[in-house]
Amino acid sequence: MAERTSHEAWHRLAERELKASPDDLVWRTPEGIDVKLLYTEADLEGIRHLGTLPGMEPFLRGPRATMYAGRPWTIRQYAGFSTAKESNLFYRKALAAGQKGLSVAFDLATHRGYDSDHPRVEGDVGKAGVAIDSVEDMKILFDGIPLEEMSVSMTMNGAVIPVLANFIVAGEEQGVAREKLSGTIQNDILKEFMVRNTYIYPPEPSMRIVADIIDYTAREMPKFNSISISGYHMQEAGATLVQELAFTLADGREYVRAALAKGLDVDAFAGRLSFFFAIGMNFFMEAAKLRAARLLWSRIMAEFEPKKPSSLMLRTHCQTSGVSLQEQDPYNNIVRTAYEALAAALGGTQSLHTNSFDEAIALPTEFSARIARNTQLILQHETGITNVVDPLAGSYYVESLTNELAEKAWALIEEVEAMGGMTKAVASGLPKRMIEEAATRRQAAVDKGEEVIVGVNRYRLESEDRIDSRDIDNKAVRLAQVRRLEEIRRSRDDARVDATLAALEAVAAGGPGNILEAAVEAARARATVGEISDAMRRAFGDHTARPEVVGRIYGKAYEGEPEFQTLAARLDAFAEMLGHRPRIMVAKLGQDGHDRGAKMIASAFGDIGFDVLAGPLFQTPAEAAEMALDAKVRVLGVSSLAAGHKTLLPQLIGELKARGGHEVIVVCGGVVPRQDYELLFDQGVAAVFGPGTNVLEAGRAVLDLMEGKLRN
Ligand code: SCD
Repeated sequence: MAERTSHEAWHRLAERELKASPDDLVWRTPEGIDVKLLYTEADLEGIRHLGTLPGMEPFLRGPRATMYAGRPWTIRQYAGFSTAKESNLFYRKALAAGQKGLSVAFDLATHRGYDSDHPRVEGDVGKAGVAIDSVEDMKILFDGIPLEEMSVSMTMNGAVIPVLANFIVAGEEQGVAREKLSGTIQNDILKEFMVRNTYIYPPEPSMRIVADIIDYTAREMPKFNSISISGYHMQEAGATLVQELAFTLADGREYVRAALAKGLDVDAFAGRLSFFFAIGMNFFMEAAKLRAARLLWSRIMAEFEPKKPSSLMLRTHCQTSGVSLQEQDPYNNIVRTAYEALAAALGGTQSLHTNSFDEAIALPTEFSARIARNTQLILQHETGITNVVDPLAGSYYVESLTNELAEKAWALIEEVEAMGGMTKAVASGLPKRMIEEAATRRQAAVDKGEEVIVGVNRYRLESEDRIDSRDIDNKAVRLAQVRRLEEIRRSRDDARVDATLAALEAVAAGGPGNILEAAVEAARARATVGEISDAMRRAFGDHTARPEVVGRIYGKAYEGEPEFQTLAARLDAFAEMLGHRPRIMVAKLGQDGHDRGAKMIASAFGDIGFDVLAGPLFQTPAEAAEMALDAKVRVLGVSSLAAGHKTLLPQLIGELKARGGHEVIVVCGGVVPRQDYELLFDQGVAAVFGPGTNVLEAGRAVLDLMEGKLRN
């Protein structure tokens, strides 16, 4: 009663201060959670998790009893570029400067199971990660790094079999038996079909690969985490935190079922399942998300009746949000990353990557990587936050958020369950669609200025200083890789390679045995990443996705707004003059599967009134040119997020011209450093839309270009 009276008194006071009702200031988040101005004890009523303790079921307050007081989270910076030698040097310097664990980023050619000399990967080799073609590269990558001491995470999903096999053999040849290897393999294919797109094979055999890896590591590699079930890429693609939470945990449940279907005992593998979440700018909600994730995972795992408590425990890596980084006023990114890192630590992460401030435009330099690493070192050594376990516990707001996120995510998990589980849900396209809709809605909110981004849609600088960024000479990397591949092919025993590859293909085709076990034999014989992938391709086939675009989300957000209507009307007039809607193709070239930007542009441009053709992923420049000309497009927009633009755009323009397509206007959007703009303009690119571009402005610019072309 006293509580209610005092709350009413507060309400009156608040009303007087605001000259409006405090209820008007309720913040509805993209998750559909209404965040109030004030939380009180009354908000804790009925929340069941409140009395729990860390290190114990349901582990909401942390997987370990002492958390960071016993051992701080692992500073694990995700890195890799160009050759194994260059990356090795970078790792050694980082470890000497305070980094505690490794996390390898592979290039897109490796991700998709192609050797560096494959014609489809010309623009991708060594660009967004390190190029690995064989055991020989893997040995160079870890040269001088003791694999029995250093835990190594590898972000690999499509070509997970050859990469893990190469790692095991590299350890073996470094004198470290596989049972001593510690680390994590991402091995999370479901989210690849949903958002990240570095799949190779169709879903069913892909799930078999996941289960075979869980089986093999459970038997042979007790210190190795068999999977990193990832929501990170969902948030990057635009998912709300509830979607990220729900789809990730539902993926986890699906993997557990796949392993159980192989006849494994749940306690033999559950303790080595691990997770990976993004940490964005919604500070308290991100910390609450990790707490909710642990609560829900223990609930899911309890269904499988494990005997070991560790089987119920969710352990996670986190990475600060890549999409929260901005090209404009880039030093702001240091501040963003620091807040996100703090949220991850307060949420109880086990391991953390902090992004470098220049990652919105390029791979980190040594300077930016140092600041990113030091952000974590400062948190661990200077702020005192490691001394207390789960310090946000008991906060009315955070506990209430934890509960609400858990409830909302659970409802979505149940929805997935009703569809027959995540594999079926993914096949139906529902999660992908939901995420794309959320992404488009958010873009509209940013474009309209409803969501403020400092230095982008508010407080924008008149002129931006150039910052140094790392550039990779992919031609040189490719040449070095091709030479080493030639050397490997010359020096190995071909008959042994053929026999091990045939044996692998037979296992993949349904014969007895474990796929990873067979691949380890092939790796020992020096079969390459491409050859091992191809042996499985012969058994499994390739997966091709149909590009689908969501509609009426961006336009709806702008309903009745003059800015949108003016552009749409201009476009209508232009279409009338032409006698048809102007057609624009949005293309993705090379192995770059980051399609959030492409999908969003396709969706928003469709709403504005363009006739949009979405190209499939992984086109070569020749294929894209062919498709654009067949479809008689006026504009060909290339979305580039993996640094292939300097190779692939000139090739595309050459291919268009070779087919008589001089009239097609080529534009480019995505992660393109300013210093590359001139080169692209010289090659004939008509406009470049970098990160932070307002979509309506891009629409106006494209229409200007089309009108200009008609006049000339
Ligand atoms: C921990 N330990 C403690 C303790 N806390 N011991 C005593 N007291 C305490 N308080 C023990 C643990 O039990 C463990 O031992 C050991 O210390 C290490 O701790 P950990 O918590 O397991 O930490 P770590 O080894 O770092 O493992 C963390 C994860 C692991 C479990 C989360 O899966 C991991 O490192 N993941 C990283 C994934 C990653 O880097 N992904 C990058 C993705 P035992 O092991 O003996 O129990 C990048 C990416 O995809 C980017 C985007 C893109 O490319 O698209």
